Amino acid sequence: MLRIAVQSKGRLNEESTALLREIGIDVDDSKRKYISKASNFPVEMLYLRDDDIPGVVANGSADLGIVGLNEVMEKGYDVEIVEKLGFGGCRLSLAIPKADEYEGVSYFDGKKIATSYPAILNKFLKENNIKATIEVITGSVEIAPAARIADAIFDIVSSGSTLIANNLKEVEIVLDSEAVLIGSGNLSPENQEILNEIMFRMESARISRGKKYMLMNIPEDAIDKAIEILPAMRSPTIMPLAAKGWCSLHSVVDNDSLWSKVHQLKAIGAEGILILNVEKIIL
Ligand code: PRT
Ligand code: ZN
Repeated sequence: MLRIAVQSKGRLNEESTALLREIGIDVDDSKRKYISKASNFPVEMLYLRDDDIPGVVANGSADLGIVGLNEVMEKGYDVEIVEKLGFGGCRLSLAIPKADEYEGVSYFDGKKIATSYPAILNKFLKENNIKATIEVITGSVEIAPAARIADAIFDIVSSGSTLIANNLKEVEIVLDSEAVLIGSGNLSPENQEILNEIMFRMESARISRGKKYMLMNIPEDAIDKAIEILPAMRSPTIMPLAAKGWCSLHSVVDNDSLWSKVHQLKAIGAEGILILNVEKIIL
C-alpha cells in the first residue's frame, strides 16, 4: 500500500484528486476524511494542509506527496521531485509599490520585505548580496506596503491581478512553481512497483491530453498529401473502402492544430470527417 499526501482543501486539492482519477485510481475525497483508501488500487490518500506535505514525505509518514514546488523549496526537506504535474502554475516574486522607480535588486538594500516564504527569500537576498529585513506574515501579504508593515513583498503571483489591485508591481521573479509529485526516495520494492504503475499511467495521461482522434474518407490519389498534413504517432492508418478509389484514413492530432488540419484535408478532397475524444494513448 502506497500512501499519497495531498492538500485537503485549497487550490491544489481538486486537480490533485482529478489527476489520480484520470489515471484510474478511485479516490474518495469527501473532505472530512483525513485518510482514505482507493477502492480499486493499492493507494491510501492522506489529506493535509499543503505546508505539512513535504515534512510527512521526508519523515516517511507518506510515500508520495502532491504539493507546490514553492512549499517544497521553502521547507527545505530532503525529498525528491518525482514529476512536475503541469497544474498549479505560479511564481514567487518580489513586488514593490507601483510608483517606485526600480533599477535592480539593490532597491531592496535596507528595505523591509513581507513574506510567507522567508527561507526562499533569504537565499535570494544572500545570493544577491542584499541586506534587507524579512517580515514574516502568513496571509494577506499584499496589503503589507499599504499598511506600512513593509516596503515591499515577496509572494505568489499567478495572473498578477492581486498586485495590480494593491498598487504593486512585480519586479523580480525568484521561483517558477507548479504542483509536483514528491517522494522520499526510499520505497519498498512493492511500493516502488506501485509508483512505477502510477508513472506509467501518468505518462499516458500526459500524452493523451489535448489530442483528438480523426477519421475521414479520402480519395486514394490524395493519400500522400494527407500523410504530409497528418503526421501521426507512426503514420496514419489507411484502410480501403468498398467504394472504388476511396479509403478511410485515421490519425491522432493536437487539438491546437485541429481546425487548420480539417480545412487542409477538405481542400484535398476529404469527406465525412469524424473527430473523437482520445481516452488514453499508450506508446
Ligand atoms: O490550507 P493550506 O495551507 O493547505 O493552503 P494555502 O492557503 O497555504 O494554499 P493555497 O490553497 O492558496 O495554494 C496552494 C498552492 O497553490 C500554492 O502553494 C501554490 O503552489 C499554488 N498556487 C497557484 C497559488 C496560486 N496559484 C495563487 N495565485 N497559491 C496562491 N495564490 C494566491 C497568492 O498568494 C496571491 O494572494 O493568489 C494570489 C495571487 O493571485 P493572482 O492571480 O492575483 O496573481
Ligand atoms: Zn498552506
